[in-house]
Formats: sequence, C-alpha cells, structure tokens
Amino acid sequence: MSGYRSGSVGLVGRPNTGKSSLMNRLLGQKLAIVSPRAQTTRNLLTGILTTPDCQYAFVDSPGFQMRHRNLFNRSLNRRAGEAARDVDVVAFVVEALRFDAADRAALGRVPEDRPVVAVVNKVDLAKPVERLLPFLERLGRERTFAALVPVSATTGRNLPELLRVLRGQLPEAEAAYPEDQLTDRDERFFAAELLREKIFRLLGEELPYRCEVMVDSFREEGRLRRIEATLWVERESQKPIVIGAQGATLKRISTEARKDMERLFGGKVFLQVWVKVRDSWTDDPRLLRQLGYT
Ligand SMILES: Nc1nc2c(ncn2[C@@H]2O[C@H](COP(=O)(O)OP(=O)(O)OP(=O)(O)O)[C@@H](O)[C@H]2O)c(=O)[nH]1
Ligand SMILES: [Mg+2]
Repeated sequence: MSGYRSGSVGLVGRPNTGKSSLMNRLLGQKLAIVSPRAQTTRNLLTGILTTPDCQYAFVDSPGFQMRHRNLFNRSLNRRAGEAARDVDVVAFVVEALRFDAADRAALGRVPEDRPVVAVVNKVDLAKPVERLLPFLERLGRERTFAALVPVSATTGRNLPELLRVLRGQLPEAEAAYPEDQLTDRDERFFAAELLREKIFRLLGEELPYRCEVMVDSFREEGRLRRIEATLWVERESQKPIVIGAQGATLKRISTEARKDMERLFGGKVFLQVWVKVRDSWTDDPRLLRQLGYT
C-alpha cells in the first residue's frame, strides 16, 4: 500500500513519567502495568497499534534510573537502552513543568543518531498553564527534538497529534505485524506482570522493590487457565508482610491479579501463589537469569 508507514517507537524516560500509561491510552487497552511508584516497569513490552495509514510498534521500557547500582538495576537500564537504540523513533517522555537531573541523565542515554520526539505528559497537572510555554522553550534547548508535544495520558489530550508527529518519523513500509496483533508477549508474561502490579499498588515502602514474581506453571484446561506463581522476597522478615494477618494481604494481591487476568485472557483463572525467600535476589546472577534479566 503506497504511503503506508510502519515502525517502532521507544517509550523512554526517567521512572514514573507515565510511559506505560501513555502506551495503554494510545492502544486503547490496558496492557502495561501502571502504579504511582517509580520503577514499576521492569520488562520491555511491545504494544501494537494498527491504523488505516500507519502501524506503530510501541516499546514500553523501564525508566532509566541512577540509584542502587546492583546487578538488577543495571539490567533494567540495559533494557531501557535497547528501547532507545533499536527503534525508529524515540518518544522521550517527561512530566510537564519538570525536567531535572534524572531526566537529563535519561536523555543522555538516548543515542545521538536517533530521532527524538519530546512527549510532555501530565499536562492536566500543569498549573498555571502559562508556565507550559516557557517550559517547552527550555526543554527544546536540551536537545534537537523532532518535535515537542504536550499530552495527557490520563485525559487523552493531544494524543491524535502525537500519533501524527510519530508517524512522520516512521519509514514507509508495509505493516510488520498482522493487524489484529496487540503485543509480542504471551499470557504467561502478563500473569506475572499483573501480580507484580498488585504488589506495587498494595504494599508500602521499599517492599515492592524487594519482590519479584515468577510463574512456575501455566496450564490451559479447556477454558480454564491454571496458574502457579511464586513471589520472591529477599528476607524472612518480609514474608509475613506480604502474606498479612491471616493471609489477608496475599489474598488481596492474588484476587485482584486474578480478576485482571480473567479480563485480559477472557476466561476463568485458577491462581495459586506462594511466597518464598531468596537472599538478595537483586544481586543473584542465577535467579536473575531464571527471571530473564540477563
Ligand atoms: N495526572 C496524570 N497522571 C498520570 C498521567 N500519566 C501517568 N500518570 C500517573 O503517573 C504514575 C506513573 O505512571 P506510569 O505509567 O506507571 O509511569 P512510567 O513512566 O511507566 O513509570 P516506570 O515504569 O516506573 O518507569 C501513575 O500514578 C499514573 O496514573 C497523566 O497524563 N496525568
Ligand atoms: Mg512503566
């Protein structure tokens, strides 16, 4: 089809700017997990949007971060680097009226030869609105951006314009994916992600950062999916917090995750979750490899 465009868009930036929210809103479906906490996203996740004149393969990525230099965090930054490097265009996501050292460091990790669109998200929170224009001017001096586009993932404001601008950066090409394909990941991946999202939303303080999820088995029995998963924590003392009084916290985590899985998979799910301790898994090369981080 002549004039058709198709390519990949890396969603990149420091943690918590709304990269995953933005991808979900652009796709019109909740695919990526979202929480108010930084460093929610740990994996690369492709979400595909096919329109009559363009196919966008959005790549959601972990926020670039500068703290905790352990093996695990280095692996997250490496993944974010891939989303900035192996794509046709980078959508560099910042929060409206905020550009700090962490944003600058993240921008510095985007290779010079990539076209970059600055996506200024959360404009619904930008008050007073008169401050937005000077902010855009200042941001525009940080790098030669192909464009600067203020948007809101929450309200959907200006997203058609963002799609138009991104399309302009993609090559003329046939669609790379079938038009009904939404993602590159399987149900097993989303099962683990949805459990982790509940941990991020329901547990306080540092605990979500000390937790990881592994799906041990995923079986389809007719229309039922039977899923067994382990929540890894780093210390024996963290276990009772995840489990809660009479198991209430763990029950809430697994019930909410199961409901989301049933919605996403379109069928009943039987979910069993165990909590286990593995000392400092964030520095354990073997477990990190098992979890797919290396
Ligand atoms: N008000 C407002 N909040 C937003 C907007 N976009 C995202 N958020 C909120 O910002 C928080 C972080 O959103 P995420 O989408 O998880 O951010 P992220 O950049 O993917 O974060 P990491 O995966 O941790 O790097 C959540 O509480 C979102 O609800 C927006 O346009 N407006
Ligand atoms: Mg995210």
